[in-house]
Amino acid sequence: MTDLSDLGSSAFWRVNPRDSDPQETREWLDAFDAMVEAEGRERATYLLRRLLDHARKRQVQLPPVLNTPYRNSVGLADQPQFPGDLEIEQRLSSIVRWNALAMVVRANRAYPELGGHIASYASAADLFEVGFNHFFRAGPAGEKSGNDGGDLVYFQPHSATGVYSRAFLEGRLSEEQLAHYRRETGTAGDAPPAGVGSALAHKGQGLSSYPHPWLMPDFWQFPTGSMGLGPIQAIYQARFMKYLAGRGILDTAGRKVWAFPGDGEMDEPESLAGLSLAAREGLDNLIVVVNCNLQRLDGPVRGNGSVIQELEGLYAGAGWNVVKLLWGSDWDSLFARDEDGVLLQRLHETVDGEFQTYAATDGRFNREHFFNKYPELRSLVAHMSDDDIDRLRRGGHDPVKIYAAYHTAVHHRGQPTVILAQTKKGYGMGHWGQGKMTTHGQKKLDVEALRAFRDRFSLPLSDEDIEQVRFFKPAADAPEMKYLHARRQALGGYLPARSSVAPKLALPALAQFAKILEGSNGREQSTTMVFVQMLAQLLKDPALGKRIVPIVADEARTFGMQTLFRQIGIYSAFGQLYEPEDHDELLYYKEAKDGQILEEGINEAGAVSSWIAAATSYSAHGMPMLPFYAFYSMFGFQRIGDLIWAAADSRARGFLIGATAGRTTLAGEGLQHQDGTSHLIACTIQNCVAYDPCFGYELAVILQDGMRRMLQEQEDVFYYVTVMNENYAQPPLLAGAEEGIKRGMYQLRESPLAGVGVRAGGAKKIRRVQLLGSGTILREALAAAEILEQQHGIAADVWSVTSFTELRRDGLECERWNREHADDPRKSWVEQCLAGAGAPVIAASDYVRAVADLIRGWVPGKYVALGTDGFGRSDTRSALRSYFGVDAQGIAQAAARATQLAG
Ligand SMILES: Cc1ncc(C[n+]2csc(CCOP(=O)(O)OP(=O)(O)O)c2C)c(N)n1
Repeated sequence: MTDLSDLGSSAFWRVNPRDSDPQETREWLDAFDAMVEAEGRERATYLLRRLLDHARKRQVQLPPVLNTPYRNSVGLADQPQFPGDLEIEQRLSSIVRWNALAMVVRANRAYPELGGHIASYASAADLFEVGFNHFFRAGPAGEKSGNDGGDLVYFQPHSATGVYSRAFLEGRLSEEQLAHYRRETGTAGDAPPAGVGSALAHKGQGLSSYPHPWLMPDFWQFPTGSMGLGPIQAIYQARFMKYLAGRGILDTAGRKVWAFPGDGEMDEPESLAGLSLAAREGLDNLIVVVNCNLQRLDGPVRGNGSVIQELEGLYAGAGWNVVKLLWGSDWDSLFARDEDGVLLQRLHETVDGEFQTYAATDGRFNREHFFNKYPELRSLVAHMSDDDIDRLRRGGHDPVKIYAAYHTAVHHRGQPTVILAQTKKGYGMGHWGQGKMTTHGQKKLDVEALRAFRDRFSLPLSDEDIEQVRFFKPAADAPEMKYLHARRQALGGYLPARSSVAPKLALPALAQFAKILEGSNGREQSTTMVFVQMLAQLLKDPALGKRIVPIVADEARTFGMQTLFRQIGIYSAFGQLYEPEDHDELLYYKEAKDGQILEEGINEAGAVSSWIAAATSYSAHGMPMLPFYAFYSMFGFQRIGDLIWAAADSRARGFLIGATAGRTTLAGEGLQHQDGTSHLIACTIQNCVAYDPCFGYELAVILQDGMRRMLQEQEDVFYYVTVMNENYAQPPLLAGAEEGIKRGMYQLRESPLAGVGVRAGGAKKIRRVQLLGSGTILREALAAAEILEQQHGIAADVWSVTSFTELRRDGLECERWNREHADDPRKSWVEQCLAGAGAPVIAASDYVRAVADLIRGWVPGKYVALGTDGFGRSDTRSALRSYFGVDAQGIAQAAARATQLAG
């Protein structure tokens, strides 16, 4: 038994202290009631505030004002009538539970390595089912407008089995598919993993372990498998829907975003990261249902405290509407008779570790250890048998209470709602799983356990069905099936369902960027400036301008984007309630309800979550948008890489602009600001198309082609393009270079010395090198060529490499083609470019050597890859380039040495 004096300060607030003078308390409460009655709630609030202030002055310790008692927020008196057929719903949820469990057990009987989870969905089943039967609205494919647009649901990932199981009953997944749970490679129509770019539309029949729009493109909308990313994406999705409405692009009113994280998942920083934004912006289109089964993988989430009370404090403190859904209907009469509050006191003094034990044990144990602690409590349940006590449900397992909580949430205005739903992990798994420390990993159940599960949920299955773990689906005309379909029809159709139906967008032809393609006429300009110039032009485009979503994380001024503040405004749910300090300037800081820029503050995780919402708007809303998220490249793949993976999983389409890129180009900032690896990471994401251009015209070609691929061809790719802050004269587009720019390299300069030796009658053989440069280091390569020719008499051709990563993909694709088509071999673009050019080849970039190394397999002859390995540091740009050996001297030296070695 817990000794209350041992409770640490974190648990202090959970204790409901004994009343030392009930008579006096009664008098105070009666006086308070009379005042509310006579003068109203507003006056009561005022007096409470005064009292609190006064208490502070008198140094009286305040009670925890953000916490409410450990009982349901929706009282019996406010509980709406449950509109469904409880009995049928119960039968349906039992069947869904069974098939979900059977899927995992069958998969692991056949292949023990497949894994899967039973206990999580067992706890979440009723939460999902009430949503499916009464709340989750489905929308049509294509543009999703207004109330009928449908809700967006972010499902708890390892409860995916329940969603499959329901879709099976709905006739949307076949038994064959259920039998292929977690077996996704060998199924019909399947293709081997792309890795090299060709088989992007991987579409097997198997069911993915977790929600995955890439692997199940017609089914899952949102990948949630990485804990914490679901909750933050849901918040920014809800915010993006308000943004679409605020800008008059799409009516999103009436549509809700639902997210179902686990209570253990709430420990991820991302889970809580967007809380204040959601409250600040009044996202009443957002409902988060935390499945509080009080356990995570290893054990209790807060064994020595209460995760529900802790989360209540956090959410309430951030400004959310908090709805506690703790106890089922059978507790109502207990609370009603608990006049002196002893039941509530007992609940408050019970820590989660004990609640877990109560979940894992039977009615008899619960009576002895929980209820028998106080005589008043003992008598409260005296009329109940041990079985009755065993059947006392937690709120998250009672459809009536769940309905009441959801109903409150969907009707709440002005704030987002969190529902803290108390459940039991492994609910219904008896002593094989319910509340057990090891239940998370339970994936095999013996026949006895399966039989007990059948009996527990009254499933109409024979012993043989149980032994064979057969899936079960009632006949089409069974009342359950008719009910299930009728409910979904009433809610607009089936869900989850992912659509990619969206209109193609008209976009400007390359020629419209003539100003950029013509070069800067000697004026020094960085590629960042060129990017901003191009963005400004796109924003004015009559067709596309409105669809552009510029996103920044408090670095707009760094990138010279501040001119956009005034031009298109910063989105703000409340407009601008103040006169900005710079209001008398032409380009003042302008916030507006229809502002176009998403200024996310110093919050890369939030900014990229916004970007994902915009980049998948074509699918979630049937409304293609074109987001450009410009960020410090160091704080992209490295800082929020997993969210970029989630974007890839989500089939995002948009531009990530890695600004102030490179390890030496951003000279003074030093370590923790200079990115040397992002292109290497980008290369590992198969639908990320990455470029590191040097010149403005290259950038224009790349961005225009990216828009074409994403908005016209509707390819499921997204672009990562690095831009720099180094100023130099931008040359005009080299005739015929477009194809090479897009494919990854083209020849920029042919050495004037080339062929000299031959013309001289072959008397003297001129040594020759191929220099490959990427990003601003291309300019070092050009300078190195001069040095080589003038100081060493070595002919140097120079190639601009716009993308080592695309060159690698092309090389791998050719290799694969050639394995399969020996009679029709192809040459990679690198081989085509360098064929006949001769060796050695020296490549340099502002990234680690491994980036240039990506193409080694296709470079003929000797290949030297230079780069910026190691930690970044501060110094002048030229000193840094010299230090890393990627300046003109370093490149020339490496080239000269390589020609000597080459003989
Ligand atoms: C970022 C990340 N870390 C770890 C995991 C592995 N993992 C999957 S489920 C799980 C436990 C989840 O516990 P909880 O959120 O309480 O959900 P429950 O299963 O108890 O409903 C863990 C650690 C993951 N999927 N993602």
